[in-house]
Amino acid sequence: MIDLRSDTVTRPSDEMRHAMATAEVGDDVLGDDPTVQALELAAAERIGKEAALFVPSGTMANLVALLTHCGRGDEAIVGSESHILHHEATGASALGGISLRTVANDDRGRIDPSDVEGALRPVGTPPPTALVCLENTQNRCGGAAIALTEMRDVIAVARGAGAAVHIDGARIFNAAAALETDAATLAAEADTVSFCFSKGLGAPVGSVVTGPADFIDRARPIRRQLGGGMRQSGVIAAAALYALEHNVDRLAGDHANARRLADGLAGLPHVKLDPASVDSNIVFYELEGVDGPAFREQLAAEGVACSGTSPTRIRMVTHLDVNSADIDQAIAAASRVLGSL
Ligand code: TLP
Repeated sequence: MIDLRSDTVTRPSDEMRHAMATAEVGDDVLGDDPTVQALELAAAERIGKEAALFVPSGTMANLVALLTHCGRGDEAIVGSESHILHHEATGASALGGISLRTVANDDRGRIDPSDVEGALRPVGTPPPTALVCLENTQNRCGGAAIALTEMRDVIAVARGAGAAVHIDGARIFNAAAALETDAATLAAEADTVSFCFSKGLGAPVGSVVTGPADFIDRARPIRRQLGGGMRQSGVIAAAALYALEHNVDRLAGDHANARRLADGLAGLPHVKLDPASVDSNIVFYELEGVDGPAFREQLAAEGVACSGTSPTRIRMVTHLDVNSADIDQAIAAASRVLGSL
């Protein structure tokens, strides 16, 4: 199966498994795991923040960040297409009593600073706006990479109102590769940034929340409350460390494969796709005049798996377990299926 459902589907390589098998471990809840400590140091350094906290998932990373930034009854502003809003099972509201207020993401994932300004609550008019969340790359907006210049004005508006800024940087290294910059530059003006090892970086599990040391000190007991305190987690931290050291520089190759896929698909009947809109490893397209679920089912029968966000909107994601020959096979399979529907 050529699995293009997500970059979360990758399996650890032999080298990564070796790093896991030989990791030095201890009880991390007791502060004893040297591999987790090494990972948290490396992650913080790489993203240019003081400290990092290792958590099991990107969802928990965002939740820990929101719960640390906001009290019960506070409001957090999020993009209308954000992962926090659509895919995190309302954790911030259900568990933290945090109200989520949306501002529009445009089709390239950007947020208009004046929309944020309009959504901020005036002081003394509850609920207080404690946080503004950005996402980069912006998954549901075609994996768009958002330049620092495009985030800067939103960040300034938030700051002006005394709100903190968190970036859901699950794929911030993809954003950095797409923009030919480094992740620390993209992260510099935000208070906190989360990112994932288990997507394009190819680790089986794990994410981090990064930020000022005193913020991470406050976040640690919140991770514990959520059941995210892990014991000999050096075994998985070793995979994440391996990912950070070996799998960041190769992300541009995934982006080239995504563009190759988009170029091939754009020429097929029933596919509405502008390849120029593909910034990173995520390719979204609309199907016109064919049934999306039938397309996905028949494509799977041809050995290619993909996902979708609506009956007509299809998503394909490239990653380190697919190469350019797989991409060509996927295009050929899509061509056969679309020709038969
Ligand atoms: N995204 C998954 C699905 O949940 C949609 C995917 O296949 O793309 N932030 C962003 C921007 C994400 O895309 C994801 C995962 C997360 C957070 C959550 O990460 P996990 O799945 O580790 O909880």
